[in-house]
Amino acid sequence: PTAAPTTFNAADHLVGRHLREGDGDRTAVVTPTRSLTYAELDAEVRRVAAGLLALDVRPEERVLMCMVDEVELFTAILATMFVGAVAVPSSTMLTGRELHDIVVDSRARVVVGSADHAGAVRVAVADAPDVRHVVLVDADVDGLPPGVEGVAWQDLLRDGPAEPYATWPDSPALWLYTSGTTGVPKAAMHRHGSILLVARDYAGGVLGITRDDRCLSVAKLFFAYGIGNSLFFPLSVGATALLEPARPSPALFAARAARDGATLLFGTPSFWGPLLVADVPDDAFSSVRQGVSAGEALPARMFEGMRDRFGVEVLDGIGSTEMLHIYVSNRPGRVRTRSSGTPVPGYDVELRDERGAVVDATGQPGELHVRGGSVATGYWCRTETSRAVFLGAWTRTGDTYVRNDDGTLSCLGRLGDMLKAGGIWVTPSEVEERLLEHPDISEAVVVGVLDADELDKPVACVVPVPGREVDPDDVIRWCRQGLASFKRPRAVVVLAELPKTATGKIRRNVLRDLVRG
Ligand code: 3SK
Repeated sequence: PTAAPTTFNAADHLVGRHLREGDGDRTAVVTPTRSLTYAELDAEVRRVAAGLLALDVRPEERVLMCMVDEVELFTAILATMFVGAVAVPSSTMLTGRELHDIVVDSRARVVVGSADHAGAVRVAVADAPDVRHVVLVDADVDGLPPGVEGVAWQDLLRDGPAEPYATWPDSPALWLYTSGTTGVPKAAMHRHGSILLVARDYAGGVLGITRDDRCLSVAKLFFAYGIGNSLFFPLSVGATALLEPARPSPALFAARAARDGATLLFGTPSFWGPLLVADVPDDAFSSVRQGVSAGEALPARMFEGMRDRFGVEVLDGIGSTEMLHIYVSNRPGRVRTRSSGTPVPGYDVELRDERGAVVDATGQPGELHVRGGSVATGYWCRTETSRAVFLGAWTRTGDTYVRNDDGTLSCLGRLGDMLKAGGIWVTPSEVEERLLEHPDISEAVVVGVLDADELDKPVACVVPVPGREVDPDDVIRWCRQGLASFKRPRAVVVLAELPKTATGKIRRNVLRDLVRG
């Protein structure tokens, strides 16, 4: 007979454990208006958990949230995992129709919404056959579709002894919907055990997080990147999460970091770019001991700008919703710019050619494959896609990488982003780095466009620095000077903004369509 697995409940590990260890008085979470100790958070999680049980939420059923980063979302996620159900924090950037598809796909029984998203939630739950209850924070709960009972958040909360459900490390805890840069959203399913692994291996192993850290994240809790930064990492060590419900503008984050003494600042290139040209005090981030960047390769100019202007070393890394968090990263004090670094402890990587053979040679491109314990168990009800992505212990990332001579890995872009100009391969990221060195350009993307002879030619799509104008001829000259001539963009398209996914990744296919007309 095999031994029964040891029980492990991630919510209990992240909250209740600190009370048992005598740390109930430590600050767990700070929002612009509230602050909760671990003891207060524990009590709140138990109240929400008791409320979910009263709604008859059963283990492994889904509870979907469309909520701003506030205490209610924090406790809704934790309470769902506490009762053994599956938390599905969903994007607040979706329309009601888009959210509807996710509600239906997830077969959620309960949908929880914040006041700002109550309208989208109402649209989303209409004709969603599995939804039984809608819980709204500070919003009217009348007039929901037949068969759906509305519950005010305050009425959900109830005293209950609710002990954590005896989940195992392999029990489902969290689904995160991802659509990549193109496709239809699909849920990557994560286990309770994976939450412990990402906190231990990345936050502990790379960032050296301690209970004195205060974590501030530009990415919201509904992203894999955000839920790690703002929930799993701080709570795994008894540190403090600084939650920010508003959109992450440079001015707001500078003020927030200064007011609440952020020590770990998690951002993306889409945030660092505007921050570097924003009118914020140079000492706004003086409490930050480490910056972190993910989502897209960090241009060298942004790394240098953050270091030189704000004194913040930003560690670039790459993660994915499928792996739950960052699996390749630079290390504090040993950053190699234009590189994502080396595998995080607990992860292995391989580069493979299009036939699946491992490429070992330095400088030879291949598709990055990753192996590690935090991998999703698959995509919910997407067998074919799951089989194409999760290859036994290995996971395909869809990113093209090269290994540098010092063993670090550099991103060349998504598979299919590479282009051939004059018969020679051009890496968009190399041309983009040069474009970003131009004083008038704040964001840049290079895509391949077929010319009149059906030959692929690099075209630059650029966003000017606020208040500046971009002269296309000057930009092409600039690239000719800094790069081999065949890599220069043949045309420059000036845009007010770049099309991005909800995670801030650039939608190159949209740009390609736009430029090809
Ligand atoms: O895009 C990334 O690099 C990332 C990092 C951490 C977690 C999730 C994602 C998608």
